[in-house]
Amino acid sequence: GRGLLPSLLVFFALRRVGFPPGRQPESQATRAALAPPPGPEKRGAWGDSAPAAARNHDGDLEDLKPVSERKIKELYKICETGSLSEVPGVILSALDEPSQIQLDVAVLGEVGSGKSSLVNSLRGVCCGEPGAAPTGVTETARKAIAYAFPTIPNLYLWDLPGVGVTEEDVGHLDLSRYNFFLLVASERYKHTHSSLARAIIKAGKSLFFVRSKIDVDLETRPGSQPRPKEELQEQVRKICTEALKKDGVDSPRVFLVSSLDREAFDLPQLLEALQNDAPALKAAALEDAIPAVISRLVRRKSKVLLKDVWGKALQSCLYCMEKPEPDIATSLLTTIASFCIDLGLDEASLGRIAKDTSKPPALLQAEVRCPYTKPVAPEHVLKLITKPVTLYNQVWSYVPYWGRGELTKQLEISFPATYGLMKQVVCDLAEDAERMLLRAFAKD
Ligand SMILES: Nc1nc2c(ncn2[C@@H]2O[C@H](COP(=O)(O)OP(=O)(O)OP(=O)(O)O)[C@@H](O)[C@H]2O)c(=O)[nH]1
Ligand SMILES: [Mg+2]
Repeated sequence: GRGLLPSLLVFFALRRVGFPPGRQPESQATRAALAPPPGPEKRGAWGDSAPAAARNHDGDLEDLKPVSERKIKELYKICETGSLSEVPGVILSALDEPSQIQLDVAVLGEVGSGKSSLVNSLRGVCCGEPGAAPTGVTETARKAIAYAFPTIPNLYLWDLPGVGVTEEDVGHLDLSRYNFFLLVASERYKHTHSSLARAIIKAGKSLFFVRSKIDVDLETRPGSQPRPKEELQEQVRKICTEALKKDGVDSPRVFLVSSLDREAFDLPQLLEALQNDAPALKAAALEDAIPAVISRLVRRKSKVLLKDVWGKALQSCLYCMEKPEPDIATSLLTTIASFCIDLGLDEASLGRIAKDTSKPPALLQAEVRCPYTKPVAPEHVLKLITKPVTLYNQVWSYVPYWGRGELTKQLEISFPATYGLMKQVVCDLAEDAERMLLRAFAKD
């Protein structure tokens, strides 16, 4: 039919530039490199042992809770149309808005230690009211449930299952998804509390120690000598503080509370400490998430660029019949230069990032290693993307009308080589961008 001639023309044109690459040996490696790296399965963000900020996802930011939806939108827009040099500005502006940053505070402790009662008391909700955490000797929580804190926006108290209820022992707890801990103990400081405190410190987080049911301890039991309540409280506080120090907690904060009375003992102080520390804790939570934000954004951005690579390589090869080859190499280098700008690796971008993050530009420059971030001679690129003219094409060039009647070139552009080179350059540039941005946010 009528469509046959154009189809044949396209087919032969593609054959001349070495396409399709599917049968070439490079294709396996190409596909493997393009495929997303194997990652852990994605689990729900709420209620289970959800993914840690540090785990890598395929460019998604949604499960990084400290990053607000609005900021995620801004960051995604940068990936689609902007330069990664804008990322530090967006992240740093997020730090200035603590009310937008989500803080997940886990209430952790043994079964029946009074975690759910404490959650209710901190929220000013009476046990048994609608919306209150279930409490009582039989009301054992089987999964983590988040309760919004009424007076601090975006602060969630997570009522966790008591340690020892499920098969999860201390070692199996996924602490990384919470930003801060209220470690609850209703009796004397013992081995489980010590293990939990150590696990929290090991996870790089901090805690308040809440000694619950203090009203019970202060009751005078029949037959025992009454003791001054203040003296007893100070003694409990001192023992807990010393024990926590031994477990690696710097300047421990111990609160003696009775969840039955919101006004008594240290509960008002605990509320005040949460209010006061929330902004700094939120900032720290966002800072903790920054490396994951950067890795995922760079991955997302490089995927956007890789989408361009295939078309650019094909275009270069198709035009090679009309345009001189050095022009094609120059055009590829122009594309690579635009990738450098997109990934924030050009001089102006590095200057901007250095200024935003108050880092010396040379420090960031030192992380940029890909040779294509510097001027490259087009001849060098040509050597990499050309191959000797094949016998097939030599014969083809002599086909009357369709061929050229004579062999004008000894070399021709190879699609697999062009595609492979461009893809490798994007991967190398993305690695540089990730390393450089991580350095920009690294604490000195
Ligand atoms: N006297 C007194 N009793 C408390 C206090 N806190 C909790 N209780 C009681 O202790 C029991 C267990 O409290 P919960 O808050 O359900 O304990 P939990 O740690 O959430 O328990 P699990 O979810 O099973 O691990 C309930 O009967 C509460 O009324 C307190 O400060 N003082
Ligand atoms: Mg409970």
